[in-house]
Amino acid sequence: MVSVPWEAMLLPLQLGQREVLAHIQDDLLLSASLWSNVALAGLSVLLFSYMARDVRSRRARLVFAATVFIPLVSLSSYLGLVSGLTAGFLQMPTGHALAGDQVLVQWGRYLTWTLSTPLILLALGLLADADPVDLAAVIAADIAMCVTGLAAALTVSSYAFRWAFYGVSSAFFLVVLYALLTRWPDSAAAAGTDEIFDTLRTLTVVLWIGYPVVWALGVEGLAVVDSTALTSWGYSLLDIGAKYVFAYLLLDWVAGNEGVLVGGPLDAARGDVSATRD
Ligand code: RET
Repeated sequence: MVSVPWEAMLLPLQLGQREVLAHIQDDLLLSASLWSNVALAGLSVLLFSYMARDVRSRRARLVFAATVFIPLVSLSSYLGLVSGLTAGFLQMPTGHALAGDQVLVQWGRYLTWTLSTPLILLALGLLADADPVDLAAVIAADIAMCVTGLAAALTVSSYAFRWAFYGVSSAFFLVVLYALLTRWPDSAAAAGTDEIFDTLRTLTVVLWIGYPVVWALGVEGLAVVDSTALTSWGYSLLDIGAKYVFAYLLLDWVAGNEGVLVGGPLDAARGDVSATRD
């Protein structure tokens, strides 16, 4: 067995962090794409915590808990990016439009999506009163989508493998879209939450499709847009809609319609027979 001194094991974590930080600080457009989200995520945490003050029912409180964590995860994610901790320079392989160039890859985004996107789906699933097994399966597919997306962004050994991971990630994404478009609307109609569910589902489906499009057109994919700052803005703008606007619309509705959310498996699990539905 080869023994590696612990200083050497820490080296990959240290290498490049200051260079990445300096690069981000030098690029105003890139910095703005990250700091704008730090600010919006912070404000959203405060606003959503305030909106939760009068919520009492169990399911509504769970929706709030899941949703308040969305901007909290986002805040950590953007602090990771803006500090240079979760971004790094990678040399693109032969075949890539920027082959041989060092491209700044914000891999922390994909990592933290594995936490934020399940929270979004949990909130939507609770709103629609989706079958818990369905919800678990959709969240598993979603996490797999993010992890294989991370692999697509980090693979530099071969251009073809980058797209192979992209393809696998897209297959998992189709599972998520299938649930959102065909299975959950019926549950939401039965639960009486279909109006707000339909609005949030449309917002989610449209904006989420934007992420693979940004990846494909941006610096990590075909580099049709060969600017790290513009690629970063693409994700940042999508994040504003998919996280803060989404969460605000959801919580505003839940706070005003708490009564509609009584019932479902959670209340049944508590032994509240009057709240049990088939
Ligand atoms: C990637 C590239 C590989 C193919 C696909 C992707 C999809 C990403 C999505 C991300 C959604 C993120 C959200 C974050 C909120 O915090 C990984 C870009 C399909 C759908 C909503």
